[in-house]
Amino acid sequence: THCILIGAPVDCGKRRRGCLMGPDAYRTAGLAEAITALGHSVEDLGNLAPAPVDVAPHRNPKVHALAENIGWTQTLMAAAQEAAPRGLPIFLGGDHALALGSVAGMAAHAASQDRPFFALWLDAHSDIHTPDTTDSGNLHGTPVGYVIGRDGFDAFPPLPARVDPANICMIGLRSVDGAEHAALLDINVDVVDMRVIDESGIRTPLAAFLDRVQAANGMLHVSLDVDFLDPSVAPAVGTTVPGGATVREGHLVMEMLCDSGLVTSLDLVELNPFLDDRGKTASLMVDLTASLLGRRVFDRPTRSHA
Ligand code: DIR
Ligand code: MN
Ligand code: MN
Ligand code: MN
Repeated sequence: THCILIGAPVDCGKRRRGCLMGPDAYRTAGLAEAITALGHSVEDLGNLAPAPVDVAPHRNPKVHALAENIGWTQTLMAAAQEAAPRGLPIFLGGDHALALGSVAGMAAHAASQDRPFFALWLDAHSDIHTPDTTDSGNLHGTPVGYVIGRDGFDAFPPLPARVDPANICMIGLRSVDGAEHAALLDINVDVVDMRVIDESGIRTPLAAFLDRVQAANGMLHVSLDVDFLDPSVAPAVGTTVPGGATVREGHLVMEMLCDSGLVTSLDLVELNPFLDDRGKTASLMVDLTASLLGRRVFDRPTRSHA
């Protein structure tokens, strides 16, 4: 696989600063070296910048940094479509607002290939707000709302290809507010919250989703939010929520994704290196990416299951 690293130091999707250091923390933690060691090639596009944009304030006065978020969406939507035909884009965040551009761009690419587009959202949050429904005003809570075509994104680039909510699976949810809860009930997204994981294990719902992607010959985008993981193992994120995925669950998800051969793009988002503990969160995110790209502790010949 040819992996294309796209530095997206997006820091405007929320008020607490630090995600702009994310791309360089992944580089420092050895992301490119880990990928190369697995036999893949790596191309690093460096850090991109938001397109200059001038817009009137949103009708919701709480919305934070609207113009900058729109500029990033333009930049990353274009970057995704440029990179996708050449390899596997890996978006190095940056906060989750980068996914307005990365997911919209990857969905446009899939449409250009006449392939169905699917997204796996690994996150404590559903990120399905719109600029009208957000209470925090933080647009990192809105990328799913944007890509499925909810109202309220008037000043954003028109979507080249709307994502079908039925093609989105959210795993790890444990912080959903009233407006998001109502939207999730109203919209047909596959929701795997922590109770489902506790009751069935993380393997069963993920395998069911991957079967659907496979059956449709779909392209699969994975959006990995640091807060999917438990804060005890991944403290470097502004929105920690207790009760997150374990290191083992994280690696199992990544190894299953690798086995599936379905993943065509990846976001690594919400890493705030300013909050990290001796780089452990950045290193864990690099290790998870390596598992997604083929790193194994053991080979597992089928006979061992006999
Ligand atoms: C939160 C943000 N639900 C909000 N979401 C986060 O401000 O609306 N997403 N942190 O990962
Ligand atoms: Mn998120
Ligand atoms: Mn989150
Ligand atoms: Mn919220």
